[in-house]
Amino acid sequence: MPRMDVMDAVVKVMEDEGVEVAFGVPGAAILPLYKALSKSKQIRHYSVRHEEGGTHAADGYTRVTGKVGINIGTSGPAGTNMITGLYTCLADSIPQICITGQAPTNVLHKEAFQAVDIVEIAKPVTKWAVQVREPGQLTWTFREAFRIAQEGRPGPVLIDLPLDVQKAEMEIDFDPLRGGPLAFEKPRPNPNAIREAVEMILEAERPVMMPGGGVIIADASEELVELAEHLQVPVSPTYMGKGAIPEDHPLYMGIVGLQTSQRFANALFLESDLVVGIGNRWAERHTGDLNVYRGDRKFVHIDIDPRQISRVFRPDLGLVSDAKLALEAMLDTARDMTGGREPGAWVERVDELRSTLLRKTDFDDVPVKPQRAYREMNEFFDEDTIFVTAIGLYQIFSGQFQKTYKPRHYLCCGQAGPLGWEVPACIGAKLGKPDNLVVGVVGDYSFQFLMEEIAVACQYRVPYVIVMLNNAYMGLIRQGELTYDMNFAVDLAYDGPDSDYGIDNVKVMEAMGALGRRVRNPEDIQDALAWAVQASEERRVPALVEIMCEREVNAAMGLSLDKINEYEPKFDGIEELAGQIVGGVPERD
Ligand SMILES: Cc1ncc(C[n+]2csc(CCOP(=O)(O)OP(=O)(O)O)c2C)c(N)n1
Repeated sequence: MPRMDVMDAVVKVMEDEGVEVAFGVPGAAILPLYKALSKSKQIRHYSVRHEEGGTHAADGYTRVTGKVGINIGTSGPAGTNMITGLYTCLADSIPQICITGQAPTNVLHKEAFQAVDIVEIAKPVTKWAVQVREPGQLTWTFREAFRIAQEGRPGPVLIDLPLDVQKAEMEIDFDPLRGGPLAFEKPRPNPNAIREAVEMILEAERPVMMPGGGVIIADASEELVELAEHLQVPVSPTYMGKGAIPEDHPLYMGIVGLQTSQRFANALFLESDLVVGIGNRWAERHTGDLNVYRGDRKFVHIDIDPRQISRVFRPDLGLVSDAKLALEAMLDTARDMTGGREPGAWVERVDELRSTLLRKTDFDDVPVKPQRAYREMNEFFDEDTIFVTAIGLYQIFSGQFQKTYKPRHYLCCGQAGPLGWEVPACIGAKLGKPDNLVVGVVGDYSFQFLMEEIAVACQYRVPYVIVMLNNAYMGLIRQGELTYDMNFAVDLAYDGPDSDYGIDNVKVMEAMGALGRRVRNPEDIQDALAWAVQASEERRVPALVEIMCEREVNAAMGLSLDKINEYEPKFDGIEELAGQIVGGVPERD
């Protein structure tokens, strides 16, 4: 066995696991790992400006590549800064390994500088959080971390490395030929349950397939679309499943839900009699009122994690399986049971509502209406564009209006919703898919949460476009005024001293070496987008298009059906039905 620095061995394990990109911020307690990393020809390290930015950048990288993301920090606040990113990964099933330095083991309980019990802090937001105290365990602990992060429902792992452990030099059990990545099984579906699921689809009159983020993660979109086409079943992805089927596919039924949804999808959903959820969570912003949502319809729930079945409600059939394996098995079984079906009345109904129950987007208003901004984006960007968005009214509009055609091309930190996610996640997405155009769609407030990471993109020449819907108004939170009948406009306002629209975001970009342009008229949006794409590619830095938007807060959600109805064609009976799903905060018992 070779004698080596243990951190050299750890870096070799990471290389052997296929790591090419790592994000992080160095500090005294993690320098031995950095020393080893500096010798790697395979792993490129990107120094971020904040450890939260590092976790989100790694997260964006993983969402486009499927590979495990790596984020590194020192002891103390570095780890605590990562907690939001870990939580985001756990919530959205993103495999990531965060590595923290730690004070030496002999001073851990002696008021040592930056010695915090990060393992205990990280436990609720990771699949596994571990401090390695015995250097001999390092290589296998890292192997195990890669396995746990990817196995079953993927998620994050945190490994805490005390300084003395990092500094050890010893005979180390590392030989890639004798011990590569640890194998793990993907759960296979039970054939009887698969048969039953296909039978239920064949017996239903108005079935719906509902892929969630699990279908994207399992790279199972092709199988999904093939099955849907064979059986002629409409597909309604959840918000996290956006991109699982192209939005111009004849079987695309739109997204159901309270916020990021289309009305035709809600209307069609309420007419359905069977819903087959695959890798989805039945999140409350999707279901709304569960009594209305469930109604008399039947449900099949397919998930890789047995603990997800019956978590929110008991389906008529629960099936534990990897999404891809389940869809493959359903396709085989469906082919055995029936030839390819022709579109029937139900598919025609989808087509009818999909082409009539549309929202208006051709507003000419100044300040710009978000609906118009998304119309311009949809016209301008092609189907290979990767969109990245986080949380806010602008993101809800994005869910409603932004067209997506391919899996891994619409990234959103759906369950945790941490403001600021976009700027770093765009860096990771562009590094993971350098040939694609990456577009971060941000609110002004969200942008300002982690805008310092623009400096990282400039430093490493990572070009992408940011489209900001600037209302300087914290629009989503102001909706609380409607719910709680309150007025907190003063505290939420953050107009700058010289401006009624917050800070000068264009100057912020320029100060860091990036580019920016402000747009006030909807007719100028396309030109600005064209400029941003070209300029960012030429200069190899991010370019911002800041669109000055209206201060309208109630056009996006069911809280404001009256407002939406001003812009939309009416549809008999849909107000009450959609209102129950779309409106109000749902209760769960
Ligand atoms: C880390 C974090 N803090 C607070 C919130 C609550 N929050 C959600 S949206 C929002 C305002 C977003 O404003 P902006 O980005 O300008 O978008 P808008 O809603 O105006 O479109 C806030 C404060 C959050 N989601 N994440």
